[in-house]
Amino acid sequence: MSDFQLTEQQLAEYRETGHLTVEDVFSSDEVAAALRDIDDWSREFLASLTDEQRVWYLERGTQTPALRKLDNPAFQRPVFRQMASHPRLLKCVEQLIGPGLRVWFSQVFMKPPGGGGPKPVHQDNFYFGPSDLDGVITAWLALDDATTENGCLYYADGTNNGPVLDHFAPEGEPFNLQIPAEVASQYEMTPAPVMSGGVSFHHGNTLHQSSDNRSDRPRRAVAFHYVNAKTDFANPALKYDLDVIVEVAP
Ligand SMILES: O=C(O)CCC(=O)C(=O)O
Repeated sequence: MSDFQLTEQQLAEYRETGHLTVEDVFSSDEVAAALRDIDDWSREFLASLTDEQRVWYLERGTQTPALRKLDNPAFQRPVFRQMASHPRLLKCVEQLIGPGLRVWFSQVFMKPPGGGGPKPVHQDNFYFGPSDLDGVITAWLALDDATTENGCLYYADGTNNGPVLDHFAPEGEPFNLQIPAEVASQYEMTPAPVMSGGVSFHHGNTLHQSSDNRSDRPRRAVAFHYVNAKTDFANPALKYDLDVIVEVAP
């Protein structure tokens, strides 16, 4: 693997707050290659969208059709498979959740300027229903600088050590699982800005959200959802395709 090492202090911070920001995991060239690939893939995907897919994949309220997300980059696209298997990233993930790593699911999240809407408060472990709550981690890699203006993530510190809460899906949005606003308002959400090439790691139980993009810059990121050797998505709330799991460090 890599000689890149998280410090004891960083590991303690992750255990206590349920998230950790590590800057400079990827170089600007690696990020530029990923962004070029997103442009190509987005063009192809936009041209092939069915009416049903448009509801879930397109931003609402933009003048021209703009994609909100792309699924399974680590499986679908060699550039992202390489990123998900990058020794520096894997070293961090292995220190945080242990060996035998697989990417069970991955997503590119996009927030175009003037249109990128918020993602409500949720816990990844509600979506994934893992056999071991501590065996899942999301590595959220900022492709653009992610700030409070363009929609960085916000976390409720310490909720990694609490329960998985009930979620609901709004009418007509079965995939948009979230906790009720009156429950979410009881938690203080801490912004986690991260510069392009940096990674914001979060535990599967950590409550998180992102705000809307109020800037004139895009906010693009890729999330790799890793599990360790002992863990699988035993009781997922949505259907996940087992054929797209990527073994990255068996
Ligand atoms: O990028 C976003 O806005 C949401 C990301 C997220 O919820 C996640 O990576 O778990």
